[in-house]
Amino acid sequence: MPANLTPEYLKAEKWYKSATSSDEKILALERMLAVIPKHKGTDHLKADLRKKLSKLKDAGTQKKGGGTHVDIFHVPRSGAGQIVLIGTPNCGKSSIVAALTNAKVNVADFPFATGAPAPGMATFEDVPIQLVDMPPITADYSAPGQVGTYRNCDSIAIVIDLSGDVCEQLGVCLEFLEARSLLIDSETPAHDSHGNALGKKAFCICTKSDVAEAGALESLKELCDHPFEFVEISAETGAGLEELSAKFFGLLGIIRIYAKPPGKPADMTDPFTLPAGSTVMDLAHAIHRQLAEKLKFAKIWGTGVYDGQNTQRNHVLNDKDIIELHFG
Ligand SMILES: Nc1nc2c(ncn2[C@@H]2O[C@H](COP(=O)(O)OP(=O)(O)OP(=O)(O)O)[C@@H](O)[C@H]2O)c(=O)[nH]1
Ligand SMILES: [Mg+2]
Repeated sequence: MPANLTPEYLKAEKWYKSATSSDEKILALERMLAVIPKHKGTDHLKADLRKKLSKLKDAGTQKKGGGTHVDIFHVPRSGAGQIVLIGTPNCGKSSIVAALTNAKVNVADFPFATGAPAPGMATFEDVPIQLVDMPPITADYSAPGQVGTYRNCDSIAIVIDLSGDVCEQLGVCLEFLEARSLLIDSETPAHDSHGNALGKKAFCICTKSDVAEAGALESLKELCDHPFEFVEISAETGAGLEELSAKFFGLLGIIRIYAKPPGKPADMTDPFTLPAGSTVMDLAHAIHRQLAEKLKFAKIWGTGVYDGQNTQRNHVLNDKDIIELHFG
């Protein structure tokens, strides 16, 4: 073992050892190579890591078909966006999913009650948002493969029990997320080698406000050196839950657009959801990929326009705009 391996390197090595998929191992090896101290004593180790990396990459390109392995940590996305919870045992994750969705989750007053991801559908106004309950993590343990659920989501909600040790809980969650490059920060590359986003938007759900000691939330905010937003709730009394749903919507960075068939009223019950900044053409693509190129013009009712105004393909849409598309 070469001398002078930094804590950063050892963290990446821990990530590599806990990785259960090839993609995750590749990410961890790349991180190890990025942070390994550059001196003669590490030459052998570097060569070894590079060998492992290229072997994994080669195996990835040769892999065809395969068996019927089912990954319980792969949660197919549904709704306008997927938010996955993370937290220490008993902090109140399942209670949040139970309070906001119809999913059958296991709420219990003992730790490790949840053993596998459990998705449920929450709503903000007319927008369905998928929430995923997760098994807990501790400083020494996370379920093998658990990182895969976080890797695949749109956003991560860090759940902190305000009636417990907020410092310890935040530390455990940040250690897990930072060590696996799951947070957006200056050290996380924006994308992996497949072009998938690595860093996720994250925020804190501070729960059990009904039994928290005064000042717990303020202490947490002081401790946290990430620019997270904090929402204080109680799954028990329901306090803060409406604000939490609004936060989910804001965090996903989406807008909803109502489509109006020419000569008919708009369907105001089932909006299209698009990334903020989307244009009329993006909407046309979302509605019908092939027809989109035949878009002649569009009429718009909404923000910053007069009712029924003709608009261009590159017009940037706003949340709740109503659009009537005319195809040639
Ligand atoms: N007073 C109060 N108790 C809560 C609140 N949320 C959860 N609890 C209680 O805390 C305990 C743990 O809640 P869970 O939702 O099962 O916690 P968890 O994070 O899913 O636990 P694991 O699955 O073991 O990780 C249960 O007894 C809940 O009733 C809350 O807002 N206020
Ligand atoms: Mg649970």
